Amino acid sequence: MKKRVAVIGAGPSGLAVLRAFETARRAGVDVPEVVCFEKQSNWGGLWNYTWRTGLDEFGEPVHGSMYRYLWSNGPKECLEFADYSFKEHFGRVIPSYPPRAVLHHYIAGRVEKSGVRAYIRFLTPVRNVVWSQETQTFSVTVKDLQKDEHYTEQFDDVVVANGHFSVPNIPSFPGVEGFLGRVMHAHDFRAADEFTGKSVLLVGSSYSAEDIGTQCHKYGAASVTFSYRTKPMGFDWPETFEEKPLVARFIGKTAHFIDGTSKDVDAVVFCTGYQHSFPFLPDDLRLKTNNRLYPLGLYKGIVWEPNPHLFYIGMQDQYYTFNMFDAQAWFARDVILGRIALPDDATRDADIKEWRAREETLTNPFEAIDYQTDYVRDLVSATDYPEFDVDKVAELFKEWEHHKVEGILTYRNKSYPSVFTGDMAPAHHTPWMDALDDSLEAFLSVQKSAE
Ligand code: FAD
Ligand code: NA7
Repeated sequence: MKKRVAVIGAGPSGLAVLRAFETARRAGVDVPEVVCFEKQSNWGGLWNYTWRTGLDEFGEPVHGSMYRYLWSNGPKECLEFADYSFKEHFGRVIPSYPPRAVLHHYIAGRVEKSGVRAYIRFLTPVRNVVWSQETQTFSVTVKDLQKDEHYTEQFDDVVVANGHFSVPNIPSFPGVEGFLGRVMHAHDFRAADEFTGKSVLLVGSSYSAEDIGTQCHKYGAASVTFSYRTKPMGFDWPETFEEKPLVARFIGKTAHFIDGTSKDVDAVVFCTGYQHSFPFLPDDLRLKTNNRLYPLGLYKGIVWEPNPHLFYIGMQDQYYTFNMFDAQAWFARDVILGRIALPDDATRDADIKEWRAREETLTNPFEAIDYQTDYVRDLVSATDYPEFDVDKVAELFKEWEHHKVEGILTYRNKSYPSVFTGDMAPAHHTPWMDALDDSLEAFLSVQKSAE
C-alpha cells in the first residue's frame, strides 16, 4: 500500500511540505499520498487576515494574530523562496517591505502554480494524534467543521506545521482587573486606528511591541509607552514614546512601574509573546519549548527525537522564515522518502546537544543571525532544495538591524538586492510613515526606481 503522510496546517510551513513533495513527484519520484488538514477556510496561515478575534464562526479559537496595516518587519529579500522569486511572481521588481496582502499573494501564488490545493482539506482541524507501536502508524482524528463530524484516518508519518504565534502568553499584573480602559493581547490587536488620540501602554520589548507601538504612532496615538521585563529596545524613539521597566501594579488608569514612576494610559496591549501549543498531541509526541532558536527534542530542528515518524516544521524563533521552512520541508520529505538516512539515537542526541550548546553562547542579534544562517546552510546542503547564498541573506539581515537602529520609523523605506535574481528593489512610491493604504493595489501602483 502507498505510504500516507499527514500535514497539520497550511501556513507557509505546511505549504512548504506540500511543495517539497510535489516537486519530487513532478521529477518522477514515487511519493506518498499527502493529506494536509487546515482548520481555516483558506491557506497562508497567519498571513490569511481575519477580522475575528476570540472564537470563529464554528467556536474554534481564531488562529490569526496579524492586523490591518501590517507590513513586513524584515526585508522580503531575506525570506524569498529559492525556487520562486518575487520577480517571477509579480512579473517585475517590487519594493523591499511589502504589506501583508502582498506577501500572502506571493505565498499563495507559488502553491497555486504547483497545484497542491487538492491535497488540502480546509475547515478541518486536527483533534487527536495517536501512535501505535504495534502497527507503526498514527491514527489522526479530525473534525469536518462543515459536516460537524469527526473521522479518523491512518498515516505512516505526521508533519506538525501549526505555527507557534497564535496562542497568546498572557501574564497578569496586580490591579489589572480594575484597569479603567481596554486591556488586550497582541493576538487580538486588529487596527491601530482604534487608538488614535489615545495613550497606549505595550507590555513587552520584542517584535510585537515594537511594531504595534509604531503602528499606533503612525495612526495618531497620543503617546506610546513600552514596559520591559529584561531590557529596553533602545531605539531612537519619537518624543511621544517612553520605555519603562516592568509594571508593578495598575490603579484606575495609572500604570505604576517598578522604578517608582507612573503613567496614565487609556489602553494596555500585552505584547508578551506566544505559547507553543499542540492540543492534539499526547505528551509523548508533544514538543514543549519556549520561543528560541534551537528547541530541544528535534533532530536538525525537525525530526522528533523519540519517534522519527513525527516531524515539526517552523518551531524555531525566526529570523529566517519562508526559505527556512522550505529547507526544513525538503529535509523532512527526504527522510520520509528514505533519501536521508537518520543516524542512530546517540548521534542524533549529540547533534541536538551541540546545536543547543552553541545557541546558549549567543549574546546579540548578529550572532543569532549567523547561527540561524549556519542552521539553514546545514539543511540546504542535505537536499536538492536550490542552493542559495545564505551568507548574502545574513548580510541583508545585519543591514536591516543597522537600518532599524538608524531609524525605527524609516527603515522600511530602504531597498535591498534579491539574493536570487540580483535585482535591486525599487523604493516604494510613498515613505512608510505616510503610506496609510496597505492594499495590494496601492502597493503595486506606480513605482519609483531605486534610490
Ligand atoms: P502559521 O502561519 O501560524 O500557520 C499555521 C497554520 O496551521 C494555520 O493556517 C492554522 O490555521 C493551522 N492550524 C493550527 N492548528 C491546526 C489544527 N489543529 N489543525 C489544522 N490546522 C491547524 N514573518 C516574516 O517573515 N515577516 C514578517 O513580517 C512577519 N510578521 C509577523 C507578524 C506577526 C503579528 C506574527 C504573529 C508573525 C509574523 N511573522 C513574520 C512570523 C510568522 O510566524 C511566519 O511568517 C509564518 O506565518 C509561520 O508559518 P507557519 O506555517 O509555521 O505558521
Ligand atoms: P517574542 O519575540 O517571543 O517576545 C515576547 C516578549 O514578551 C519579550 O519581550 C518578553 O520579555 C516579553 N514577556 C514575556 N512574558 C512576559 C511577562 N510575564 N512580563 C513582561 N514581559 C514578558 O514575541 P512577539 O510577539 O514580540 O513576536 C513574535 C512574532 O510576532 C515575531 O516573529 C514577529 O515577527 C511578530 P523578555 O525579553 O523575555 O524579558
